[in-house]
Amino acid sequence: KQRLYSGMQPSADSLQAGNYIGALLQWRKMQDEYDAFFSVVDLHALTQPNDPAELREKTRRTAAQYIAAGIEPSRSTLYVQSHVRAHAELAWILSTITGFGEAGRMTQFKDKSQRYGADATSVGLFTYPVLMAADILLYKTDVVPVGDDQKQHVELTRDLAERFNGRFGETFVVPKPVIQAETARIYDLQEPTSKMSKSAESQAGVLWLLDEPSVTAKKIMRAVTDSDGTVRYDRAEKPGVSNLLTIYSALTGRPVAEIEDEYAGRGYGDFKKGLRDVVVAEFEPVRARALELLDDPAELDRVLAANADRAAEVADATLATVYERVGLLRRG
Ligand code: AQP
Repeated sequence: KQRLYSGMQPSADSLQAGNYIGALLQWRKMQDEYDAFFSVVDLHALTQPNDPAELREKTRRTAAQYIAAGIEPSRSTLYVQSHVRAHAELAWILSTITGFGEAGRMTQFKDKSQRYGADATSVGLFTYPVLMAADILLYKTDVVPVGDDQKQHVELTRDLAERFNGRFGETFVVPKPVIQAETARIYDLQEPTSKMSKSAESQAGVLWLLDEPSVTAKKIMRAVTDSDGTVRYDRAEKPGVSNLLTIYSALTGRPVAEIEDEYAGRGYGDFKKGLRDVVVAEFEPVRARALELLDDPAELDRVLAANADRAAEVADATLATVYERVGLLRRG
């Protein structure tokens, strides 16, 4: 089996519908075909200011939502990044072969540093893509499913793998990004031209996986549409309705055209009610399962520890080869 690696930041108490549709649903499908590693990337989350107790809680909650959404820790390796020390260690080695200018060209850094301002922009935010390269390369990963916003980071990872292999001998597998289709991209329900995000300023347009069903229902019924009145996909002219159609189609597996036909001649109210039922039916069991898992944190921690051991076995072997290749003296 080919190997797959992906992760999410524990940057909120709950994941949002974009994380679920754009990532978790794909991961769940792909775990049959691949030897999959799914990480809760808590070291990455440190690049934003965090309350320590909250970060710990968010990390557990994120892991619980992976499992509740169908990632099976007995089949896939589902672990917390900081539990495997090799991530930080390989990131250091890779940082020594990354050009300063090369890292400076990462558009996500440019965007985020502008948003955070000079005082909140850390060296860690700058080297974030190098840590991501370490995550991927440690596992000899073949494929990395990511959103198109992460494509540049996977390109950097490929460059670093090739550079390292060229300088020190074949060590890393050069991974391929699997970019999500535009149809898997979910936008904010109140601002349908911005992507739905855990760190959105307003929560009104974010569907949280752990929201109470009544809250989810309200948010859908209040979603921004347009005055045209026809349920039709047109991303440019009708971003609100198109986004709702994307969610409907992604969760039911039905083509958008079929849903447009079903609601032809009916108003947005009917369409939203239909979508509300679909989303609530999908999220409710996931939410219930996640809360159940969180009720027994000791058991959850045990599962995560066992999976971290499995991950560390692979990662430590890669790191040992890397240390050897770059000329670090082996401890006697
Ligand atoms: N709106 C979205 N539509 C489709 N996919 C999405 N993803 C995130 N938002 C959407 C996918 O979810 C995974 C999460 O990655 P992440 O936690 O590293 O950060 P992100 O992509 O920046 O997601 P968020 O929710 O917007 O987090 P914050 O606010 O913390 O930055 C990725 O696979 C991503 O493509």
